[in-house]
Amino acid sequence: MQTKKTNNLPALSTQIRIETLKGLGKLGFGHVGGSFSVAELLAVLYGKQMRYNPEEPNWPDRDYLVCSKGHAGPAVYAALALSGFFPTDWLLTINTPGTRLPSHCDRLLTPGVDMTTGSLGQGASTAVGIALANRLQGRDSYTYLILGDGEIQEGQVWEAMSMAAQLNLDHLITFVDYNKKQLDGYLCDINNFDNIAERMAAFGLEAVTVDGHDTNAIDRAIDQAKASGRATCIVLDTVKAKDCSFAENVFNNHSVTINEAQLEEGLSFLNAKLKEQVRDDD
Ligand SMILES: Cc1ncc(C[n+]2csc(CCOP(=O)(O)OP(=O)(O)O)c2C)c(N)n1
Repeated sequence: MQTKKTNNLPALSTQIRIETLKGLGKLGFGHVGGSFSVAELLAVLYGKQMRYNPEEPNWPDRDYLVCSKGHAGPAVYAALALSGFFPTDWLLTINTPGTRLPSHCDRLLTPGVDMTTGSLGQGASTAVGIALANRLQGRDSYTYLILGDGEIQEGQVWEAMSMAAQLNLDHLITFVDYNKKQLDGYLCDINNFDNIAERMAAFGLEAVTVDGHDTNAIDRAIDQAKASGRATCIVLDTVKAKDCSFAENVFNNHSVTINEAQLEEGLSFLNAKLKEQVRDDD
């Protein structure tokens, strides 16, 4: 088994944002908002917590990731490329004809992608299925599920969560990216789900809320989830388009267009941040 682990998870999260932005910037548009809000989570998963082998993406004993909010595919691809699953050059082909990196995740196209997603809600059920199948086959693999806070308006999510609790799927760890926005507005104006951890707990899961931009907090919450012996939900308090200099403070930042000047500005902000994070680590 090979893994590419790092001690500097904040720096990895910035690298994930940089590579995501380069890919979407080349394309000229894309889901910056929901990709950037999960960068720290992906850094903790691929940089520390997950068991995988980039030389053998379908290794049966790996941990599994279902990014149910499949439109965050570009950030998942960046994390996979930085973890050695394929060259970072591939990221410059995102969502173009013939690419192996479509806009939304496709398990038949991309090495390291474990589930095809994009139809919101469905990833919750498939993650429960994966976790159950692994348990039935005697594997100790973890299944990590990423849901959006808008996505959890899908009833299917709650059927899956209630099943996860009923089956006591202690190797299923669910994250909800609580960035407070969905496609075209704030959750609180559309269908307010502001007490997500309480709702998950009411469905029988262990549930906590942590700062979703704090890699240490996420890492600790995952350790606690693993020690709890229960199906767990970790709600990540996040900001949509976090650290995208030209999109973070924009109301409509779900999918944005990116011109050359914005790309340059966004990359220079992130590169400066990375420099600091690497220096802090020295
Ligand atoms: C079943 C389904 N309905 C609608 C859509 C269109 N859609 C794509 S992203 C999105 C908003 C999702 O919001 P959220 O889950 O909060 O994602 P995030 O803010 O993290 O990007 C919608 C409605 C879809 N992909 N699937």
